[in-house]
Amino acid sequence: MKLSVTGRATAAAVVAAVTLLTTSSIAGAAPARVAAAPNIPVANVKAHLAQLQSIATANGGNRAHGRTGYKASLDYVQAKLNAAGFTTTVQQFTSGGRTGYNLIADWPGGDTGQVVMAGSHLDSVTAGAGINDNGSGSAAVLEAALAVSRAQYQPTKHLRFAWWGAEELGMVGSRYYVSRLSTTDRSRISGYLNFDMIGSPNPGYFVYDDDPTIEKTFQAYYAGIGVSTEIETEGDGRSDHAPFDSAGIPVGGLFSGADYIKTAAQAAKWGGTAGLAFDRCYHSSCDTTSNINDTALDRNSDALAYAVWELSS
Ligand code: DTR
Ligand code: ZN
Ligand code: ZN
Repeated sequence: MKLSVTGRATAAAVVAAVTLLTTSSIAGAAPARVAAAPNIPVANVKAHLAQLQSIATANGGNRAHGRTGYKASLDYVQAKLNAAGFTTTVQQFTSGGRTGYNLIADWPGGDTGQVVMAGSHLDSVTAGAGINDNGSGSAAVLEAALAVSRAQYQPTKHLRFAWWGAEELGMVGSRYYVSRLSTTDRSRISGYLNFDMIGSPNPGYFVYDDDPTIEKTFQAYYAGIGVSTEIETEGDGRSDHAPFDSAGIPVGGLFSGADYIKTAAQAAKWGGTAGLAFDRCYHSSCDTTSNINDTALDRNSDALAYAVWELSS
């Protein structure tokens, strides 16, 4: 069942920033690429994490499916998006006898026959606040969406952002969303980008190796900042990209590691501590705002924005 709460950019909103359209004077040459992704201020992403931490603290210590902390998290994210001119929709479902919610935010404009999606699960486990898992992905996706609004970005393709419920119960929210898509609507999604744990305290830099175009887009970003990446092998089927992949939709994403152990070779290239888990607070009560590596969060947030801009232009 869909509870539709719509907040739209006021028609009077005028694009303040002047986007310089450079058209080449050389006959036949393709116009230069118009828009480049902005830097995502990691301080903004961390401010969202602080809010999610406060929400967990005020709601029994977690943001889990069916608990008050989850809906309070969704309300926080939705309010920011409505204020920024997104069209938001709350999709309701039931799991384990409790009500769950997905939040979908469409950026007005673009070709709705080619939809680029970026998403993350917003729920935590019951053990704790879930700041790395997955406040990190949720806050980065939110801040990238807000950057689209600040830039008044008008991409060729249509942009849609999503925050999933009940991922920790088995990708329940994202499965529900994909199951409710018509065949036509599925065919209109040109790619889904997933961000689940992107600020791990002992971080790795892992890129999903599902769709090659999306994979290469992320790899190009990291090559540009001189950071090597590895193929993500721990999570096939273990996060919200899986239902999209099963529906034949191109998927990709980023991951900074969970309970696997960082090797000496990985520590040599990425820093951090060999012999320790990438996130030793995975699914634990210590997954708080102190369980975040700012550099990983910053880099992954910027890579997220880069891919959104590149794949929708
Ligand atoms: N399923 C995620 C954590 C997770 C573990 N391995 C991967 C690999 C890729 C993405 C996510 C994950 C969770 O516990 O929410
Ligand atoms: Zn988890
Ligand atoms: Zn997760």
